[in-house]
Amino acid sequence: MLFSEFFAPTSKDIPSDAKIASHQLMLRAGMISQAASGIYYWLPLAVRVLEKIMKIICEEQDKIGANKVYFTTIQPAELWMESGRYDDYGKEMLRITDRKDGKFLYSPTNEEQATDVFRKYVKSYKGLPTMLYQIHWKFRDEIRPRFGVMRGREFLMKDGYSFASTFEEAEEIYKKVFKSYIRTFKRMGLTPIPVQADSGAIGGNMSHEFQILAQTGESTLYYDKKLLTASDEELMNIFAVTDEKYDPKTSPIPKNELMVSKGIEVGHIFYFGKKYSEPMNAFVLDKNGQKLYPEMGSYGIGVSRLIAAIIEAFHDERGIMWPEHVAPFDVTVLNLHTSNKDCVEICNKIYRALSESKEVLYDDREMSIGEKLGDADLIGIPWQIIVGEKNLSQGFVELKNRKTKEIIKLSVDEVIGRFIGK
Ligand code: P5A
Repeated sequence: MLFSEFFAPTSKDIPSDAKIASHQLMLRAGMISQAASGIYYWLPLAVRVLEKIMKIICEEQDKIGANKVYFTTIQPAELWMESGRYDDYGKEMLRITDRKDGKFLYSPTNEEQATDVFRKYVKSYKGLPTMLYQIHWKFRDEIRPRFGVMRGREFLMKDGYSFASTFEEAEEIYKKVFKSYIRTFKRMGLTPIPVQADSGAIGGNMSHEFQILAQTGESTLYYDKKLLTASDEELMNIFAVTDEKYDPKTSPIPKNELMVSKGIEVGHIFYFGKKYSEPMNAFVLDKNGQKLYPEMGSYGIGVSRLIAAIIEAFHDERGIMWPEHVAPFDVTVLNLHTSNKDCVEICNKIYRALSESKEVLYDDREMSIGEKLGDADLIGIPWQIIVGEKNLSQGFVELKNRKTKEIIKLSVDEVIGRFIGK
């Protein structure tokens, strides 16, 4: 992609209403733009990161046998009347009336629709267990949308739903999703902290949140320091709770082994048994022809919030430092002297060679050197190949690592060799 053709409206101004680093940087890097309170346009740089995140999520969901579907964003209210949540959900739900006075709502979550699809198609115990998931937009009319896409009103969520014959089978699925979430977040370069949580409006009695440590997080976490060195297998059994659940009088962990940190909730999973299957009459016939109401769970990842959480975890005073697997591009080529024929020729050569196997952003814009270097650090692509006339006249280009800031001089062939066949 040529930067001259790339829609990335970067800016030096720090917007005064943006209080945290991720919100400031997303605006400055031209990733998002506010359309209304808590509602954002997603611009190309952000979309490329969203797509990387979604790819990781989908690959990990495939591995645990979850099926991707799309439920709908607009739902008929009747389903929520059946489950009993229509009135309970309160003002957070955006309620819509169509031209025939039909009652609808914009999905804040899709337990009812997942149950509806299940009951339409699965009639026998042989269809269990089964798992459906989607990545789709949600709307919650939050009282205080804030921190940009961190707490939006419109946001993108991965939401999964499981159906099992017995509690044991449901618990097994819950554990499988738990481990898969740990892998999912680790692949994004993050260190997830799973904590026991309250199940709130989704309901149920087994629930974990997945938190990313960050000073700007809205949750307070209390956890055994063993958690930081535990294996994925051990994680579920180590003490970790949010402030809603923490009681110093009953804490099983001595004070000197207890860690207290702020965190950002990027995922939340729930087991809630028959909370939806029974009232919505979603049943299958068991071996003996008796009605069996499936044991359900639901599993969420805040896909759009993750972008902000990743930036909170990976930035410095100059901008974003994307972890490799979620970076919008693998490498950027900066032509510092666009009027110099040699620079243009070499940049074209590097760009063509690298583009065969890498995602490359080639900064071919006619702009000052300072602006180009500033933009490159701001948007945070992991590697920068910097081509300037002085180095080039001596046969070199520079390769900069955005995170470590290390710069090395390499010949053109060497720099191409670093990325090709890697
Ligand atoms: C689980 C999947 C649910 O909705 N139903 C379907 C369950 N859980 S949840 O905890 O309410 O949300 C799941 C994740 O979505 C993110 N999230 C948000 N992201 C941005 N802005 C918001 N207003 C917002 N609300 C929830 C969180 O990451 C949460 O863990």
